[in-house]
Amino acid sequence: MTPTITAFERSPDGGKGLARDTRVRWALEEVGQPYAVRLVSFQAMKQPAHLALHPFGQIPTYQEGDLALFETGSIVLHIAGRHAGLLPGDADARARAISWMFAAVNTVEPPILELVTARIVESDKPWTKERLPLVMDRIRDRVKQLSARLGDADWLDGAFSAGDLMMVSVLLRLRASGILDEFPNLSAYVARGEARPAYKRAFDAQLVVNASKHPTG
Ligand code: GTB
Repeated sequence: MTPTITAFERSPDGGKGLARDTRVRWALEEVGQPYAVRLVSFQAMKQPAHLALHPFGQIPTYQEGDLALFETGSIVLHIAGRHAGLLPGDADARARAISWMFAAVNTVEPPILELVTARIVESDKPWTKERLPLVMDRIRDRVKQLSARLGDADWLDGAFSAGDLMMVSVLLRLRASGILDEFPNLSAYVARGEARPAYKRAFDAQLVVNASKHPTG
């Protein structure tokens, strides 16, 4: 059965691929699963019909027959569990790949989201100028640890996995800050992720939706 995901009708990033539907599209492309996309407006996301699918009124969601999922980590894990290609067959290696998925959303992404909050949501607050360097340093501390662990490996634990898919997706949000450039092995890691044909297909698919609406985006 072809799954249907939701995505922004109009992504605020104008097609840079930073909205979280890109992670889900990428996972589906990696495993070769065709999918449909239902675009939703910010207003529609807060209406009962969408809240029934996503209790927090957000995208992406994932529907497949009677199954409705929200949370990108859970959706990607579901896709990876149903199809070959995103998780190793060996049970221990599989568990480690899942640990990296959690690390991406639970350990690496939170300080990055703080930067988004400081730069966008709280940009006009009097404390932001003082807070920003602290937020940037907290991110640096975290990605320095990740950089040390990755070393000169291509991927976090052997072959490319859903753990890398999630980690690259999270790190992509750092690019504009310049912090990624301070860690050449992480920049190269992200570039390797972006170079994957499945990522390119996912990126292009979201671009078709968003670019024409934001010609300067
Ligand atoms: N933990 C959830 C998950 O991983 O699925 C978080 C989902 C989430 O944050 N969804 C966002 C959303 O629906 C879109 S992705 N926001 C609308 C709302 O909360 O009302 C976050 C996002 C949005 C925009 C950009 N951007 O423009 O660069 C990047 C990422």
